[in-house]
This record gives sequence, C-alpha cells and structure tokens, in this order.
Amino acid sequence: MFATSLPEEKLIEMYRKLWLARNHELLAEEWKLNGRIQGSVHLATGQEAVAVGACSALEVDDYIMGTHREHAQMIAKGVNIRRMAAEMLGKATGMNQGKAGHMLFSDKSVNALGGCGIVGGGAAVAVGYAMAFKVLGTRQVSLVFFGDGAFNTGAVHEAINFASVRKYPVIFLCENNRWGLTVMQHEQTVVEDLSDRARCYGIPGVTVNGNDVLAVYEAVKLAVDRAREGDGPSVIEAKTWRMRGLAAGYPMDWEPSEYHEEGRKQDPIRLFEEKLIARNILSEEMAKGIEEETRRVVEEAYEEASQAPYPDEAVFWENVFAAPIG
Ligand SMILES: Cc1ncc(C[n+]2csc(CCOP(=O)(O)OP(=O)(O)O)c2C)c(N)n1
Repeated sequence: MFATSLPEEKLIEMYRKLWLARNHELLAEEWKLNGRIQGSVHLATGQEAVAVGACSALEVDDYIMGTHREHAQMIAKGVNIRRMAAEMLGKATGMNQGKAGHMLFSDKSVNALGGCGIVGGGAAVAVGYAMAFKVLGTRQVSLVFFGDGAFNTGAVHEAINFASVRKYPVIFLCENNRWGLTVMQHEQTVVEDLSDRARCYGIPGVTVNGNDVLAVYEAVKLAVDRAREGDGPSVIEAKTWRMRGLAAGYPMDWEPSEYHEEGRKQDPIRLFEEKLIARNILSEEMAKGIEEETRRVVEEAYEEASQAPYPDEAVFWENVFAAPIG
C-alpha cells in the first residue's frame, strides 16, 4: 500500500523521471569512457530516487542546489535535457554556453542552481536563497542536496545552525551513499543515522530509505510544508547506494561486494515499478515503453549536442566577473 495519495499521473511522471535520470547516467558513462565527454563525470546511477522523490515535493519556483553528483538532481527539477547534454559536451548551445560542463551547470528557468564542486559548499548557497525568500515574504523554499562526506564539513554545520536560528525555509537533504571518496561512512563518523544531528540544532531530522522514491517524497513534503509555514529548516537523510565508483571509470576494487549486491537488490526503479504494477497503475509494456522512450530522448539529445559548435573564445570572458560599480 502507498501511504501517499498522489494522483496516478504524478506517479507515472516520477517513474519516467527515474528512467530519464538512469538512462542519462548510463549514456554519460559510455560517452565518458569513449572519450566523448571531457573531465570527470560523477554518476548518480542507483541514487535517482533521492533526486526524483525530493524534487517531486517542490514547486517550479522553489530552488535546488546540487552536489558534484548532480545530473539526476537537475533532471528531477526539470532541466531541458538537450541543453544539458550540450553543456555536458561544452557546446555553445549548452545551458551555460558550454562554460560550466558536468559539475557546475545550472538552469535558472527551473530554479536549478546547479552542481557544486566544493563538497558541502552548496549548503550556504541554499541558505542564502532561503534568507531572501524570508526577507521578501515569498512562500518559496530552497533545498540543498549534499553527501554523507559533506555532512562532516564545517560549512554544512554552519549553514544548518544559521538557518535554524533564523528559521529560514530550507531543507537539508543528505544523500547518504555511505561513501566519501574512498572512505566509508563508519570510518568518517560514529553516528549511524546522520539525521540525528538535527537534534543539535533543535530542528526535525528524519532518516528514510533513499531508494524508496515515495518515502523520500513524503519526508521532503513534510519538511517543505513546515518551511512554507515559517517553522524553519529540517534535515533529511536518504540512505542510498551508488552503483558505480566515485566517478565514471574509477576503480571500485576496494569497495565491498556486499555493498554493491545490496545496492542492486534495492534498485530504486525496480522497487517503484513493482509497487506501480501491483497497484495496476503501470503495466510491464508501459514500463518497457517508458524505459525505451527515455533512452531515445537522451540519445537524441547527445547526438544533437555532438553536432553543435563550441563557444567562441570571447564567451569565456562573459558573465565571469560582475561589472565594477560606479
Ligand atoms: C571542499 C572539498 N573537499 C574535498 C573535495 C574532493 N572531493 C570530491 S568528491 C569527494 C567526496 C564527497 O563525498 P560525499 O559528500 O559523501 O559525496 P558522494 O561523492 O558520496 O556523492 C571529495 C572529498 C572537494 N571537491 N571539495
């Protein structure tokens, strides 16, 4: 049974977004390994339900700040996949004119502030936006994704503390894949459930199965409602599994096989698919159709992007520094 009463169309849309994100990651990995994408590419394969569950609880005018593993987060917020593909390839038609690339792209049209190469750094950005919402009196919220490794940085704790004192409308969503680079969670902290830390700041904290898209949705929805009512921030920990190494092509030989076996068992798309089929919301044919349709969308976006030109050199000096005042 679902605890949620979401309409069927919304559930199908969430299922489609999971596949869009998964197919993006599979193709991005292939293109990276074939040398068609430059730079490192941090994949969210297996972690898609955190992004989709969270963004499904937000409105378009709410803001998200992502991590360095942000493709699924940005797709879930609704970025244009063609402009995203072009950005990933550094092309002039990319959403940031090819200047941001994989780790930093952003899309203002859907309030996706982008990824963040500084682990933990996004938390302060999200708090800044939440501060603006409170000052302006809008009912918008901001949500920041950050990893379990990032949750051991001072920047994240300072951001949570400040936001809790000022009751800013911000959701701190820890995407806990149990890895910080090559170090597992238990080697970085003795805390089992990272949401317990919320108590130190006097705000709600909850841990959910991050591979259960509806569990993530419900936890985020509660936090969003609370934030919109002026009751301040919340911490959510979504425990998940990354199906790949730190980034595409990275060795995984030090990663315990039990971790990856469990991750495969908990594949978020299969878990959701089983529930939808059991409730007659989805058939196996529909599921296959959505898987194939989203794969085509991603392939076409990347093929089109590969034909696009690179930006002119002059573009690199635009939007880099603010114009001097006076
Ligand atoms: C401030 C800072 N320190 C170190 C790094 C190098 N670095 C890149 S990814 C990473 C691991 C981050 O782990 P976590 O926050 O758990 O995210 P995950 O990679 O597991 O998604 C580190 C330490 C960085 N980018 N920024």
